[in-house]
Amino acid sequence: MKTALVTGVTSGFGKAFALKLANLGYRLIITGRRAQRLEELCLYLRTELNTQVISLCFDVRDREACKKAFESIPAEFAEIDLLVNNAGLAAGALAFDESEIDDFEQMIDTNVKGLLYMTKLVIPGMIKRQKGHIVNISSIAGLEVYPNGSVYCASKHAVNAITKGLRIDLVKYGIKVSSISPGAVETEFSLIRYKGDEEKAKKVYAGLIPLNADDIAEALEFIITRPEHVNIVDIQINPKQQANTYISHREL
Ligand code: NDP
Ligand code: 8X3
Repeated sequence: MKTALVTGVTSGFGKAFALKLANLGYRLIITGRRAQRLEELCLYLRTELNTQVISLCFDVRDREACKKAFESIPAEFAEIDLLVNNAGLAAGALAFDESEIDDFEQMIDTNVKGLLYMTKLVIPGMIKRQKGHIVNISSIAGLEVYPNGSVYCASKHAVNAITKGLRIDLVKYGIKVSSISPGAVETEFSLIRYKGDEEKAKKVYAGLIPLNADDIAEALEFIITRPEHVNIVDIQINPKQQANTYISHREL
């Protein structure tokens, strides 16, 4: 049985990934900061899907907390075959000059540094076993830059650079490194970006049929079910109505 560690499973993609991986027969380590949601998902996975699962409640921005959580993983979950670096967010959608430095720090610390901390903890085991797969959740924002998104886009451009660099440095150990780069997916993402403003969050998807978290979980499934000799580098996936970050055909 393979073991996966997925960050940020309390919502959106992460939850869909956990359910998908459970259905594929993985043993799971699931993480996030919201303890109650983690416990509820853990219970569901155990009782309804018969999954071997543990949850680790911590903030990926906190390097020591990442280390402590990682070191608490029991022996039967310790050989991690798949790491999905998913925890992330956009904080704010204002022009650079109007934005809060705290928002910049939250995005860089979560999307970039959190991914680095978790990857650094997981790869020694993969190197020892000469196998493993790391899937980083990037974004269309890692490929394009749009107004009022400079730092979120920078964080996802960094994710892409790290993904490419990891692929170079880990290829000799037989470790696969992939990414998924979605466009608009309706999750709690926009609500978080607009700090709880439901009206603004809704507008992001107005006149569109956005992707949903299950669409992204299917992309993950494709990546991890290829034959051993195949590595999917990146999957770019947009709603049909979204040509790029600027041009969407909205039916309003
Ligand atoms: P959600 O807001 O629905 O989920 C984000 C998840 O990340 C939550 O489980 C949250 O858990 C976790 N998270 C956020 N900050 C931290 C932190 N500091 N420590 C630990 N966990 C954290 O958004 P999505 O599911 O949409 O986003 C998942 C990933 O996909 C992100 O990296 C995002 O940038 C990326 N993405 C999203 C797109 C979209 O349109 N939705 C498109 C392209 C990429 P908790 O709050 O409990 O800690
Ligand atoms: C989330 C998609 O277009 O809001 O990464 O940047 S977008």
